[in-house]
Amino acid sequence: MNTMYKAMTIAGSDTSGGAGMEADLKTFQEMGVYGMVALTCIVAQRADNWAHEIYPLELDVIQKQLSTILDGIGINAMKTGMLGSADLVELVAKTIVKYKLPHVVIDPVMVCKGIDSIMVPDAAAAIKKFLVPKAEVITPNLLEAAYLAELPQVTNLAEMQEAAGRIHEAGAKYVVLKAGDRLAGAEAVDLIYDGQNFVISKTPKLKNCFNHGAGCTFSACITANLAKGKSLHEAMEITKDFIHKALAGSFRLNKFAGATQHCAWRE
Ligand code: PXL
Repeated sequence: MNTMYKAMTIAGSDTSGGAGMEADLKTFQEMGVYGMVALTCIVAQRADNWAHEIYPLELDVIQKQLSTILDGIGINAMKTGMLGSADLVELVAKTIVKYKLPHVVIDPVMVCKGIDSIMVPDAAAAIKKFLVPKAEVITPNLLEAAYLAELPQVTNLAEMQEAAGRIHEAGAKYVVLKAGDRLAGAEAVDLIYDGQNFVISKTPKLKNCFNHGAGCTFSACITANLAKGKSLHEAMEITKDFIHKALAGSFRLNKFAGATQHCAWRE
């Protein structure tokens, strides 16, 4: 009989297909991991101006999905995406404890492309309080890292290291900080901090690419590889390659947006 590694994402649906649970499932699939979703909300984009409209699901419907996956099947790793309310963040934290979930990857989604302020302040505060301490791996972008570390901003490597230190102190085992294209200069910088050492990696920034969905894809790829039993450092090497190719192969969806290409790494 085949065994299959299984991963769960607790995330929203990005109807446009590049981010959210769509990115997570596509990435799990590319990594050969069986993906399951507890859907938290539906994000629809207005066709005329691409404004994002968010439709949350009821908490009891999310709970039912969690029960299907966790009571009914079982997982090797999980990640979170857009949670959107403090109540749901608390439910996720309780679920991690109740089922003693393995390999918990927290992508503390607080902002979306183009929106640079914290979308739901109560939910962000709850992530800091309840989910940071339960994270084996946390993957904030620079805005989310500044919020979690209580820093006014994170705009260079020294501030990234300071933020990672503070987030580790708040209880996350591994802090993976991804600057993407947000730092000035020609390099994309990311770092891993485990409480003792920083592993810093720098790659030339890709020009003319669409990075919608890159954050979700990045944390989903780490999650899938942890599900397969890889160490975080092994998972990161695979993820950096996967993301680089997904960005290099990114493509335009319409006049408003483009998406990362999840199958680009096959070539
Ligand atoms: O990239 C953040 C994100 C996460 N989850 C969902 C989204 C987005 C951004 O659009 O729609 C569902």
